[in-house]
Amino acid sequence: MSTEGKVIITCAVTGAIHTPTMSPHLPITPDEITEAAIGAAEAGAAILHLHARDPETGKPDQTPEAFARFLPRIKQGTNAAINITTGGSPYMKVEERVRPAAEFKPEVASLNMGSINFGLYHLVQKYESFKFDWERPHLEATKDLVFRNSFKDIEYILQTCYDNGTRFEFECYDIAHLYNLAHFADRGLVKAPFFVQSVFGLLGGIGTHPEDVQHMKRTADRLFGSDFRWSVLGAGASQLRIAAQAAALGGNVRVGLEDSLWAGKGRLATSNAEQVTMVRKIIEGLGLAVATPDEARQILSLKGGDQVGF
Ligand code: KMH
Ligand code: ZN
Repeated sequence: MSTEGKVIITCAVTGAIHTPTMSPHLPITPDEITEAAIGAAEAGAAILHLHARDPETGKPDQTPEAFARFLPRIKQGTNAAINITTGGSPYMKVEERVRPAAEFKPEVASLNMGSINFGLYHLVQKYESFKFDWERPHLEATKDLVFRNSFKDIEYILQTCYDNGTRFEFECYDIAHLYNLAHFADRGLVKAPFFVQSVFGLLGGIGTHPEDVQHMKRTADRLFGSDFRWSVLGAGASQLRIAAQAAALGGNVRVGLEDSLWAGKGRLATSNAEQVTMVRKIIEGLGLAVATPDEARQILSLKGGDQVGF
């Protein structure tokens, strides 16, 4: 099957950045996460990047039990490839973060390629009050928080998942993270094709200027040649602009409420599927086509949806 001109849409449905006060549409409970994921897949997402939350408070929850409440249902409801976060939340230790991916052996797991400041504290001023007690401190304390992903941490996640056939979404928030990936490639600890997810616009990472996007691609091209598949995610309002630029340059795209709550200026997205539909229109408007889950599997050399542990 030819995958020429096919663009993989990843949808990250809830994440650990946004808090329940910020949008009534942020999926929180297992039912909501299941419905959001299946809706995104029906709209055209080939990969679903998943986090879990406490159903009562919406707080990020990285226990395998929390993931077990929705993974089998999502698998049953869609052919999309499932990607489990190993980033969890920047407050968690790496041993806690890797547990769901280690236990459920997904086709894809995220892998954050370097330590960064992870600023969310500037969001606090937008809200007069918060629905849950944990939200304000969760955001404010990021002023003094390093999202730790040392070489040892990265190696630990790689080794923990190595025998499971799980492949990685290498989350690169800055140019240096591409060099870190090249370092692990030199050591033979990661296998091509590398699925490079470039992250733009997080406070602490690279910005959202078109030159930033170009520079990320140029550097990845130089370091990895034909050994990588490029994808982008733009945080907040930059989401679709960056997706459009990357798709025009031959890249893949990630959308979803994890990284942006928006569907236009000042308008909250009412679902993840809405953002997938918007980016799909951009892709098709460029004369490209959206990759099906099986095409995404071929492009990224994934093991197959029947090889997972859930
Ligand atoms: N929300 C992204 C910027 C992970 O889950 O490993 C980062 C992310 C991390 O998706
Ligand atoms: Zn994530």
